[in-house]
Amino acid sequence: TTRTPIMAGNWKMNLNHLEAIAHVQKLAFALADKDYEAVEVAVLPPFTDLRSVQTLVDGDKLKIKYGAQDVSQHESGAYTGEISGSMLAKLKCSYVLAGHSERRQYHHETDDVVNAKVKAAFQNGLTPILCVGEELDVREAGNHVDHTLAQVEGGLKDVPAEQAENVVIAYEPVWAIGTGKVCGSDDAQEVCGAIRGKLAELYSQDIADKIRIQYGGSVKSGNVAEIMAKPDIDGALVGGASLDADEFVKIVRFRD
Ligand code: G2H
Repeated sequence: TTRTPIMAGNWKMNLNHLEAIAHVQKLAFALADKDYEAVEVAVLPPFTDLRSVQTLVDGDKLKIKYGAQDVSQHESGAYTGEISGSMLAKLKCSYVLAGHSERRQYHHETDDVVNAKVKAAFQNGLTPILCVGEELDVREAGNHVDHTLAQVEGGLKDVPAEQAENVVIAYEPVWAIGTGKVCGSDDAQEVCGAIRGKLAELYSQDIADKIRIQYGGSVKSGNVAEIMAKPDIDGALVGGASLDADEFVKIVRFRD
């Protein structure tokens, strides 16, 4: 199976809508030639940037995809401050993160909430990027694989095969996020390989082979090639390094 690599920039709470336009224009200019077309490129800006990004991408017919960093598990109603999947779909978002570790940690999102968000994404035609990964103490206790696989299973609970085959899974060891500590590529492969094994068990080998698994956590142009060389790693979810357009372009062009 050939899986198209996917490089996604998670901007977190950075770049206002004017900065977003300038940033996406830089990316588009740097990626204007054909070379990168075998790699899918996505940006995940704050909600307030999405309309501007949509207008730019639509107007200039850019190949860059975009999405949101979170979605409500509810369809509509009295949920102050929340954004629904249908609102994101209306803005032609392709992707939405579900269960990023910062949401799990600071907003107490449980696997059940994350599961509801994955379903809300699929119901609205969005592709969820289901984020999983262990904290430092879990890794030190040697329970990182079991912990992460339980998050995969919880996040995909009752998600049918025809939806699940389109999910993207992002393995992000929490201790490697924004810390500059990179999980070694062999350690990342160990968990990503186990995730694919779990997907085969939950669905089928065929479906598991279609699903793209990203690594996330301090990915930079200097370490992306080694990470991407691993058989079960099909892309990167990039935080800090995605805020620098030149650096993100180098990550997208990891094959150069
Ligand atoms: C992990 C990652 C992007 P960073 O959170 O989701 O961030 O690359 O800054 O470690």
